[in-house]
Amino acid sequence: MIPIDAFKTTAENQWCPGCPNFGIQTALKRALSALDLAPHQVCLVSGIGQAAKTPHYIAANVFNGLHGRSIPAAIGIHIANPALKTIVTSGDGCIYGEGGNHLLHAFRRNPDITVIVHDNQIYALTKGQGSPTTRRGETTRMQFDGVAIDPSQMLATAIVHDCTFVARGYAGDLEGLSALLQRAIAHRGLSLVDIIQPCITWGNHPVEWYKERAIPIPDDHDPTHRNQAIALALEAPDAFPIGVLYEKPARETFGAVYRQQTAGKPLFELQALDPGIVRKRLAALRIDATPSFREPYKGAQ
Ligand SMILES: Cc1ncc(C[n+]2csc(CCOP(=O)(O)OP(=O)(O)O)c2C)c(N)n1
Ligand code: SF4
Ligand SMILES: [Mg+2]
Repeated sequence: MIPIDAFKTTAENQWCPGCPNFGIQTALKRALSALDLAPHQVCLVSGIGQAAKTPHYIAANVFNGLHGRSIPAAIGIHIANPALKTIVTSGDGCIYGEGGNHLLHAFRRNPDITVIVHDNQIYALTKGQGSPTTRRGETTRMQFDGVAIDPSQMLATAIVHDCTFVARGYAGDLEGLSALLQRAIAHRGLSLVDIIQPCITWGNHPVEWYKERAIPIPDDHDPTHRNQAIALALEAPDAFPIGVLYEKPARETFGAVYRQQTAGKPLFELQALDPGIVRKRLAALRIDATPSFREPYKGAQ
């Protein structure tokens, strides 16, 4: 087993003392260690936010890019080198808000990556504005009269798109969360883990409020039953069912579809395209190469 200390970094931690992000960080390190994944076998990908700083604090390959753009970067990394375990660590604002479109289409593509969302129901880094998961009616530093619309339902949306591993964890349950992350990372195909992570500085509720609502999924829940899983996902905002909501064997992954076109080779093993072919393809896109575009629209005459 890889020792937990192998994931230690010297980066100065910028999180507030006592932030539940520390719990997620530890649970993730434990999961990687238990799966016997060494730092060089893992790539952590993030955008911008408090959650997005996680890759700074775990020794591994890292891509920390633009706000909302972790998914396209992660898919690119995975396609280039599928041998790496590619794991996105994002905030609710970054991935459900500005990056929501990318996530939605990732559900359709099904790349073999894991997406971990530190869901604190707030934009924490920018000091407490409402995020896509802030509840209707809650006041924030920006929504003085309360958020006027209902929160997004990304777990239900993921299940509707047949994302084959959809789970929710709680940052305060180190053991349960580490076990959940192990399952998610080991799953083949896109796995989504939304983690309830109270923000103790800008959040609307004390930690106790989240703890009371983080209730284990009943034993009689059948995670292979799509409609049952959707119903469970929609139970929030009154409760946070913790555990695996939906799981079934992965359908065809994006990487496998891609490699059908490359004789099974990952992107990094392919030769660069001949510059002559690239020039020819670009030339074909020029507007003067397609005269029909320049013909006046007949109906307008
Ligand atoms: C393109 C772009 N849009 C907006 C921002 C400003 N911004 C940075 S972090 C952030 C919100 C982060 O919220 P979340 O993803 O929930 O992470 P948290 O800080 O709560 O962990 C925003 C809006 C930015 N840096 N770049
Ligand atoms: S602002 Fe909130 S999410 Fe950010 S480090 Fe502090 S407690 Fe954690
Ligand atoms: Mg947030």
